[in-house]
Amino acid sequence: MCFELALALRKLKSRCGAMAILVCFHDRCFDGIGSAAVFTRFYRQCIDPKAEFRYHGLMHRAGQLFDEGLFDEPENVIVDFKYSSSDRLTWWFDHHQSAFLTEADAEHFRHDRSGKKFYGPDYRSCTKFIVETCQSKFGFEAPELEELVYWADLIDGAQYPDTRTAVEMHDPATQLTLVIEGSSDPQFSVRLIPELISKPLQKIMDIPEVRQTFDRLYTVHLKTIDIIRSRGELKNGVVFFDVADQSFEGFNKFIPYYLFPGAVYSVALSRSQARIKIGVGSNPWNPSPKTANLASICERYGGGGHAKVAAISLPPTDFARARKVADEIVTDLRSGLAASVGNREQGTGNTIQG
Ligand SMILES: [Mn+2]
Repeated sequence: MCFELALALRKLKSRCGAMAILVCFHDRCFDGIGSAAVFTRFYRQCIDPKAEFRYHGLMHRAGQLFDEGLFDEPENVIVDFKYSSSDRLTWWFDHHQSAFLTEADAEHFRHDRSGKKFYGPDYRSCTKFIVETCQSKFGFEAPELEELVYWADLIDGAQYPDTRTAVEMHDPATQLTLVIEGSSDPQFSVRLIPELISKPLQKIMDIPEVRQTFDRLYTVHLKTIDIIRSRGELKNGVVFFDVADQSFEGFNKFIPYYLFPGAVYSVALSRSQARIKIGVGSNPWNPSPKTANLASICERYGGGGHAKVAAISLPPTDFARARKVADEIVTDLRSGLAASVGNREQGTGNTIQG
């Protein structure tokens, strides 16, 4: 549909009395999409059953600020993404440690009296944060979304029981995560939101288009595992690999721990069309104490995230700086662990058969 027509339709609908809502969410992220789904379900149940929803996916980019022009509906919502101090923002839910781009934004949030903006940094997933907050504040109940909430919490909080669950992908939720993170269709997340509200995850994986995309991406996933196996360098509890010459749009962040169970931390340099990414993570299955706050480390270089998994985005051509930053972080983490890790690095990783 052309933009003018869509705009005219929207105006017509709002004249007919249906409240128009824009929901901005963390794109290509199971928890981001889950957050948009549970918020939609909440709004229909507790605020306005006839509301008309529009969705806009947001991605972390180097130095990103919100374009105020984005918030063009009577209700403008952000879920699972950074705060905006725009007066046009009416609802906000996030759980990221780096939710506020500036101290002024944090101050603006602290002075908010709308009762519709919520920050839950102790939650593992924003999906669960929204459900529980709306339960206690607005009496929201959605037992049919329990499967979605369970998996969003497990996936975003990296609570998989083992590396094989995360990497071999036998569950519909982990399969769908691969499709979400790897689909080349920029509207995939948006089209998935209504499906998540109305179908169990297995039924979504049974949609032929979703299944075919999964099969294609899983083949790439297996190749990626081989590349990371050959590039990964585990030293002093930190595995580092540079795959910036590969055209991955993203890869499963647990592959390094599946292959190198002795790793406490991983640092990965990769590149997509929009950015060079330095991903820094910690191995949830390695019992060594993890004292480094990875969000704080990444914040030093303009990145952010959670204490246990964080990232830095740089412009897609800034290779020299990306390599320097990755190198500094690797050196930092390795020297911090050198004393405690010692020779705990033997043992081979997993191999997917077939
Ligand atoms: Mn999240």
